[in-house]
Amino acid sequence: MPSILSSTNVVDPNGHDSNLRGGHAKARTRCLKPLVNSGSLDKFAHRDLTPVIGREFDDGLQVRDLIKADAQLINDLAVTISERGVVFLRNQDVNPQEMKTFCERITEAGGLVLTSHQPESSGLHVHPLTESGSELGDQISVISSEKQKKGGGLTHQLSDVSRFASAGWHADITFEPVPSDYAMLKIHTLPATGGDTLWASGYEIYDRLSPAMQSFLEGLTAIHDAKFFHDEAARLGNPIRDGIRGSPLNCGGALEAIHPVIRTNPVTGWKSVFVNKGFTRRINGVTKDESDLLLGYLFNLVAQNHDAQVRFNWRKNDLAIWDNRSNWHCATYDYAEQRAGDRVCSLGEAPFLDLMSKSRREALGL
Ligand SMILES: O=C(O)CCC(=O)C(=O)O
Ligand SMILES: [Fe+2]
Repeated sequence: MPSILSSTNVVDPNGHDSNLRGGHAKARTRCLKPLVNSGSLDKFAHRDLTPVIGREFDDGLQVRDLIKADAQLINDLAVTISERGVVFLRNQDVNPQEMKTFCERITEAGGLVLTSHQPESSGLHVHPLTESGSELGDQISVISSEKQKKGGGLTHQLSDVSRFASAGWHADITFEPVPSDYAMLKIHTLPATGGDTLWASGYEIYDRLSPAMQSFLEGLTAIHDAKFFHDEAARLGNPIRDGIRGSPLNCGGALEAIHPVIRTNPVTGWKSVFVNKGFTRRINGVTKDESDLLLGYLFNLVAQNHDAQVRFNWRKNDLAIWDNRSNWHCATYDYAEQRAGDRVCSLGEAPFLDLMSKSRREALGL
């Protein structure tokens, strides 16, 4: 079993900074210090949905315009998403191709290592369960209640025997060595009621740990694993996508990665808990029993603190964009009618911890 921060996983993005743990030489962030919000989005009507997470903009802010907007506006949007965890844009007139362009612009602003000089890679993820030759292209995942009923689809909640609705809390694709920075989902087909999605803040959960527990967890890594996708792929009759899934570091059928348990978000510079019920199986360097206890405790902090969560009630054509580095989300399966939408997920940096980075409350002086 890999020990604490295996040597292949330890890099030093600046060439000399011993405060940095984790990361991969080929997927380092370009953001060596947090990005600054110039306030260019303030003129658009918006409101914060809770003190710690979520901001909603009225439909005066349209993705179609943002795609053509100057770099400052996109920078400010990336910072807003990373600070607020999730941003909701109401009533968007935007197609899946435009969503891809939009997601590419946000991930460029939000500091990923651009590997686009390598022809086989891109800023966007290809999900291992995406059917090849799908009409919307490899980088769009269709979220659909019909697919879900067939036992497939992106969400794996139904493969979990738990009857708790909270069993579905996850961050996207953390089984990849280079996981997601941002993801966006637009819901175009909705039940009359139900189908809400919840997000929770990893910054806030980090802030709820004692200083002793924070520093203990900062020395640890965990295994993230999505082998259950092989069963799901077999059920659906589609092979797993084992070629390059957006980054040359994300390929093959292992669907497994090791990441630091506490991670720094390079856009905000804030620390977050980075384990999730969907994919994290084992904390390294402790016994199996200790790992189970620690993971259970951390997952409970996410599911049971509704004051670290925001619950979004979708209207037709609303679009949510979230930062997967520092937040979790959970769908709600409380409806019988159809619900469907399109999702794009971009790739960020290989997760790292900067021991000198701050917690959210510390940085905001709370
Ligand atoms: O259907 C939902 O509300 C969320 C699905 C999901 O987990 C995702 O889009 O990443
Ligand atoms: Fe998800």
